Amino acid sequence: MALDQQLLHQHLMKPAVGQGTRIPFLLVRERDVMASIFFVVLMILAGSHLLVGPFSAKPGFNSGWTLRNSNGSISISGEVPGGVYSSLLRANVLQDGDFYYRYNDLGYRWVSKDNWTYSTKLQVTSKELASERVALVFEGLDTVAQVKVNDVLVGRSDNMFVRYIFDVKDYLKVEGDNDLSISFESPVGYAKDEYEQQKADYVVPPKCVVPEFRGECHANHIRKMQASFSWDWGPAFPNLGIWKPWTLASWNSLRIADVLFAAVPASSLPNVPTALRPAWNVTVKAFFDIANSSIPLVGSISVELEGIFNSTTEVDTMPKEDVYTFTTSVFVDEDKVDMWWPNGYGTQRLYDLTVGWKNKHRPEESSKSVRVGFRTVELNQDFVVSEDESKGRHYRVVVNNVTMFMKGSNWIPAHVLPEQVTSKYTKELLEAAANTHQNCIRVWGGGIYESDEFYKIADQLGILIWQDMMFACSMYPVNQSFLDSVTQEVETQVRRLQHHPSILLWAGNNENEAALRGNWYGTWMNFTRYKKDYIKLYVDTIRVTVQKEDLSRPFVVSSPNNGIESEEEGFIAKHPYDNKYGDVHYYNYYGDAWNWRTYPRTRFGSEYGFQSWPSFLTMKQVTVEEDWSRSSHMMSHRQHHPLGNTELNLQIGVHMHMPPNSLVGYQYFLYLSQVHQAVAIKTETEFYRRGMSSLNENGEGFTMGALYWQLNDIWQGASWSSIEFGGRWKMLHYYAKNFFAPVIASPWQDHDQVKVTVINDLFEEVNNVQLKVQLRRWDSFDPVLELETLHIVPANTAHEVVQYSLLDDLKLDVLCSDNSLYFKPEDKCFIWTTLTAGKREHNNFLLLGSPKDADIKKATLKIKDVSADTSGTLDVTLSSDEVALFVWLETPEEGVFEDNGFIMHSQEVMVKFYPKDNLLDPSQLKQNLRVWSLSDTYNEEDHQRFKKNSTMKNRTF
Ligand code: BMA
Repeated sequence: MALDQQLLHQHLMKPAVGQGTRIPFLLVRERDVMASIFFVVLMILAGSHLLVGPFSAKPGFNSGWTLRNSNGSISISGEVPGGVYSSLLRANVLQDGDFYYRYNDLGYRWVSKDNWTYSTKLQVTSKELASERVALVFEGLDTVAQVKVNDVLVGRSDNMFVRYIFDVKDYLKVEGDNDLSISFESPVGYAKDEYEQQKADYVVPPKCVVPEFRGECHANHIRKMQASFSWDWGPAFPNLGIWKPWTLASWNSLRIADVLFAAVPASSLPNVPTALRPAWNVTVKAFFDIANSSIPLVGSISVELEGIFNSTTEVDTMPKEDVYTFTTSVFVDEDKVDMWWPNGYGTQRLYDLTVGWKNKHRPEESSKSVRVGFRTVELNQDFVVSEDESKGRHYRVVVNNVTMFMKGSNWIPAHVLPEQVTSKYTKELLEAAANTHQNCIRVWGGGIYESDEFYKIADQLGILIWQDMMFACSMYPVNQSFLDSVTQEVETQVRRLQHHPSILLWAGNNENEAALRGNWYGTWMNFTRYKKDYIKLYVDTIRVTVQKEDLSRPFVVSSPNNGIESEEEGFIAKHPYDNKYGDVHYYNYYGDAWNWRTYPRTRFGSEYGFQSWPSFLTMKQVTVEEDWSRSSHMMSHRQHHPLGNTELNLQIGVHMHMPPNSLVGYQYFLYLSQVHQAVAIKTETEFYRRGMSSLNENGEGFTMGALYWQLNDIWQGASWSSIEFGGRWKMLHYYAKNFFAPVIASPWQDHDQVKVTVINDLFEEVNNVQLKVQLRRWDSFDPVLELETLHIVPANTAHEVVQYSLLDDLKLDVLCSDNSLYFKPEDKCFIWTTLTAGKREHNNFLLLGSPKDADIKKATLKIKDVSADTSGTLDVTLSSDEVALFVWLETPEEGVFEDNGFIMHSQEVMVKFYPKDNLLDPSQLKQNLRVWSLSDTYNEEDHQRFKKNSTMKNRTF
């Protein structure tokens, strides 16, 4: 430790001197530190609020629970933590196959309409009961519950996201058993009652979800996972239960509840003496639950930041309140610290931070550790053109002083029953994001604040988390008890999660500003009232609570929103989807999804997407033969998006031929839906990435974020996901690996020009970028033209590097002619690009016309060989007699391919397969591997029909 720091450190660790004002968290960051003297005083003051006491907890008695429905006709053992649906499944009360099997979402709905009671027996020792405080601590109750000890009501819950502490000392006995029961009220019934009560005053809409959701109404009236009542990609299974761990805790002084951490570079503080720079100003804050606020706390609090500093502070104080706060602040030499970087920009160094308590007079100790990282985050909203404010503001994320393009996707709950989501599965999904170069994931506001594991994994992988508060696509009540509950919720969650370096920002809600402005739920007649409510909830309650706990990262009120501009317009902007401000959600199912002109030049695309179906392998798990047709009842049951199937058929039909309505045609239809989605999102994402360095005359451009909707699935149905329920990658996910790569060449067509933009997301410029642009015919393995150029691509930019005229430079008419005159030149050829720079290689394609019009030959694909290399990776060798489009490899074996959905323009290719967990025998993979391409989905009849109809049309560009 540098000398200056040692001195400061000593000052800091001095015991309390008087009962000054409590130091607000991050005061140092917020205000100017005027001089080092002031700074020292500050440190001393910080030491003065150390408080507090120790703790011992008995782990939750997680077995021996009985679970009963209201009339007692069902009585089974209940898993804790867990949920009613899971326990009923385990007890075989729900026995219709897989949980998500066919129509179980309807068949099992009765569960959510009943009331359920968990009960167990507790034994306590006289020692435990002699403690100053004895309490039941519930990390999460889902949702509306009454907790009774020996028949006495000790607490109530009405919010799934609140940590509850119920005092029970006075109700427990040492002799014999104590009865503990937790009675859950039907969430559906409760939400309805709340709605009715609210309605007496005025309706808080929506009155119900649309019928296509096949869901339950009034999720907005209960603080519970909103999507558990159904969504446009998910079923209704409104769960109940003790969904998170609980303990019976007894303690005499204090119990460490939460540890918060912030590291701010001292150099951002203007008056810090030069000798202290460069340095990090670290603030650690701990919240303690006090046993008895009228008993003095005497003991010591230790803070240890792995290998960086440790300190012990003696405490002798009267806590006065139930929750006590200890804050300490210290300067840390920059050299002592390795920084935390987002995925793709560096490593993710994490440090253990441990706060401990030792009671002086009683043998009582406790400690809590979290993993923290050193990094800064900002959301820059400067005017894009300082002399012309009408051009709008930036919306760009700056991490560690580097402006970074946010590449990623949106996260929804990985299962409708949170207890079914394992850490392993969470890790698999987040790794799939990291492995496709994603550096940002938005935890969307209709799900849950995710598990501790989720954020730990994100910390380790360098995935920044855009964290919504759990409010989505609705108006919400603002009566006092609702607001109080929300305040508790936000406090619980921000204190729990704040220390994670991965959390980039907090956001108040999903789409509620847009919904109100756009009158989605018929609010226009009473706009002023709903607007007032909106501000009360998201600004005056949620924002205030978040910022009381955490000023170390940005807070935005809604997504999409116009950032500062929305605030200046009174929080409900005139145009929440303004391309010149903030973030945009963009969906258009009626435009040409494969044409970049369809898409908006936004500052930050935080949601955009198209639906597809999961593979047949996944659908098969929960369906039977009669469901396997595009027009089956099941296919409309599992399509919750109104008009979803019509739109999907339309989109597939724009560029491809619909396969026949046979069993094989059904499987190809699922595949085509994925082709449509993959190419559409590739087109849109590359368009956004190409726009990172330029601005058009309207002030649109400088796009710095592309988070497609959505990463994962909640069940097996039509959705926007790139990964199927269970973890299988859709074609889109393979495409993401390519379109999110750090250095890419993106070819695009602008009238009669083919242009190639090279995008470089790296800190450093890339030299010697060799770009090959090939013109290739569908009927030949050899390119008909190849143009090669060399470039230097500056750091963190998108540059258009070449521009070729289709007719003059690429000689399309000559090289792509068709003797039969059936086909236009753009239907005979496509563009293939290869970028190489040192070890980097990136391949890409541009279709000049639609595959449905193109002269694609019937390709016969064969799996020639599957062999294992030493690392357990399998090499699959494919051969083809023709150029094949959207080549798709599919296997029931768990694992991912190196690439999939690609254009095969050589007679042979080798594709690696990475098995998930275990070693896989090559012969087993070979046996279970299928491969096909677009031409397989056309039957001969289609080919003939299409050829007959084909006439030479006018050129389209
Ligand atoms: C967005 C999301 C979700 C929805 C998705 C697809 O608006 O916020 O509410 O599932 O669109 O419709």
